[in-house]
Amino acid sequence: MKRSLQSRRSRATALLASAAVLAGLAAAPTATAAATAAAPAALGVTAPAAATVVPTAGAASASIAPTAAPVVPGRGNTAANLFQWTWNAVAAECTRTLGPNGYAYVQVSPPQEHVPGGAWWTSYQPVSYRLESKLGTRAEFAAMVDTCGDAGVKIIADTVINHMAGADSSGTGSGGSSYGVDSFPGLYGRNDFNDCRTDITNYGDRWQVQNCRLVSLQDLRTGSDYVRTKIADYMNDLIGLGVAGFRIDAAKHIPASDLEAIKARLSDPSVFWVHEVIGSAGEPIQPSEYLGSGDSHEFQYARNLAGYFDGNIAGIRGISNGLLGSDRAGVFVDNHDTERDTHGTMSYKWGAKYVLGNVFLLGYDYGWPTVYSGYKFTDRDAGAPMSGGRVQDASCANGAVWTCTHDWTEIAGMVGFRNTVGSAPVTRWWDNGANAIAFGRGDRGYVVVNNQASGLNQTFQTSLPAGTYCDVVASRTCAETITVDDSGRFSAQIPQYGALAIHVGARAGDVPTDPTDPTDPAEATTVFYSTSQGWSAHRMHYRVGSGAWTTAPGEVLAPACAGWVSRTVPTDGAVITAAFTNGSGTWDNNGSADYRLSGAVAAVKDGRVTAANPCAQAPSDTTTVYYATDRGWSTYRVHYRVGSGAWTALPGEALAPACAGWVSRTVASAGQPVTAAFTSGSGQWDNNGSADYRLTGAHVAVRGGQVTPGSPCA
Ligand code: ARE
Repeated sequence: MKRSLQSRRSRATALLASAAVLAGLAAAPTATAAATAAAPAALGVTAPAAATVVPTAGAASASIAPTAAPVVPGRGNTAANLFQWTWNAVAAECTRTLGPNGYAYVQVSPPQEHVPGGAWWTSYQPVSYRLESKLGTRAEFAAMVDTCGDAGVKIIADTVINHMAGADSSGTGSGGSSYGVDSFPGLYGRNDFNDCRTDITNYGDRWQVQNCRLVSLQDLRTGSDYVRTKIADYMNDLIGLGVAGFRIDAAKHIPASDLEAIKARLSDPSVFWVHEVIGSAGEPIQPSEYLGSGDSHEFQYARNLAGYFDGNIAGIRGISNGLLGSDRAGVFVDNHDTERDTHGTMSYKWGAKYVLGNVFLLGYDYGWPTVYSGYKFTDRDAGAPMSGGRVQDASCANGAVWTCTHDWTEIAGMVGFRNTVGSAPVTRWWDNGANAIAFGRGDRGYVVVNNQASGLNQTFQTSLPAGTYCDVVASRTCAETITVDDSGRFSAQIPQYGALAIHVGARAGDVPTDPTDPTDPAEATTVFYSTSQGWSAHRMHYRVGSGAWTTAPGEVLAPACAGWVSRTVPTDGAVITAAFTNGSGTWDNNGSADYRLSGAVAAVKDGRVTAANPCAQAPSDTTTVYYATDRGWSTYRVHYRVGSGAWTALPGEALAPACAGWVSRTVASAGQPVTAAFTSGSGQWDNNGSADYRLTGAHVAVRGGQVTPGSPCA
């Protein structure tokens, strides 16, 4: 197939609306607390078997010598960091996207018991090392390790071992343990904390940084044998559950020799560690100091990356000058701290440049890359949406809340690129002396990054074999192809702030062209737009995934209900990028950032995107559950929970006769799904083959394993 320049031009137009973001000027997308349904929990009668990996024997003789995140054959070692995702949601995502996209690792948020509260950072204030947190239970964590393992994805746990809770609070943790100053009953007391009781104020003072309190967090005496043993026990527990690697939070605040001593106590002392040591100029403690117990994150790489993309990228080949060696550096475009606090990195709020930064991260040959994927926010402290003390399960169908960076077409394509090119060296470098670059990875792949406000029309010399290649940045379905001629050359037009990547693992014919992913949550998105601006007509100018834009001013939105117009767009699960207009010159393009719309429903009002259908009738306050009596039990009970609330006491509550062949019970569901199993009350259960039933709506009937909306007695 010949490359379509027309479609390339459309992509150029596509990114035009995002141009203002590039200077970081875009209005911050607003996180909304759109309700995601709580995932069904297993009945909770028996805990799943936990152990999946037997700790290595002979620990004492094993080496704590550092290991880069081990390459998984055929997969590479790229990680995704699913920040504040629940274990159930991570498990589902491993199966749905992380495994299929080729990720080898997923980094999860700290799993230990923590202080209560709605801020994200409660995860960083341990109360005990029990795996009971707002992100899930121990059983759910173990199940996630197994499910992800089946999908080919290993777990890296973020471990908080420098400190416990802040000295400014006391109470009961997420797992029910009590805590206070110097008081973590059964685990730590006064002697287990360093003597310095004041906060770190001077990062130039090594002693202070490693002995005093980081933002008032009670600083563990990691020089003590006892504390080292407790921390090692915790990490060994995680290794026993099958965890493959660790991020060591706040490593700078722990002497490197203490960390080496802790690592030596692990059942697998060569397990992968990456230290969070924020390298900052002029400080005595630097990332290189920690290479005795693992790799370190190279924050300067992320700052450099932002600097190049904010200016000119022609010199980006020098990005790693003076930094850690490539085989010891954990790299990312941003992480959960740098997207919030002033660390000089990019974030999802940078729009198109952020995508290009990730393309470079995955395309170039420096460091071990982690793709960061969190949730949208305006308030620095705001946690992900919670209900009943737990974070709601993330879903990429809920694009109003979760960024799902890890599954953006461009990024998923580049994970595949990286897996194919492996360690092939950077070759055939090209740049235009300004803001466009291109390079090969031996004879395996070739990438072009255009960080200019104008399109790039260029012929490139590659070392690739002749053939027709899929542009894996443009689509997942080989919708756009590149023909490399017998001398290894190809010509292409790359849109402004666009990229192109081809590799020998994705040639035309290799890649299925049917975009339908049966596991995708939404194959169409109904977009609602509020009429509150008083426009006389409403249109949406959009593209799906990296496809072509509609012809401006876009397509008409039809009246949906009072105050709203709408249009349903087939997406095959891809994200819609859109701007709205009255068709006569007035635009709402989200402060130049455009809107990213996904999921079954995306409703846009006053610059905010929510996932609830504004035209749906108000959810019922109650759900009447009907259960067929054809099982012939003498009594019928329903054991259930609402949303992610508590389960009823076993064996659940009685169902009363409703009409011939049916019993029923009305549950106060407040519009949330009811997760349920049915029982005779004397040992017989129908728990939908262990999956439980998920029941929604005002009336819902269950018979023979089938759930039907409405009342069978009506
Ligand atoms: C919260 C409140 C505080 C309160 C405390 C105790 O915000 O006001 O005193 O609770 O109640 C995260 C949040 C914090 C939060 C903390 C505990 O960011 O806001 O405190 O959790 O809930 C330094 C460290 C580095 C650290 C950064 C944030 O060196 O290790 O600060 N990063 C990790 C995590 C964070 C986490 C913690 C550590 C604590 O990634 O998410 O904090 O577990 C220069 C220096 C850096 C320094 C940086 C910022 O660049 O070179 O070393 O980083 O400044 O100060």
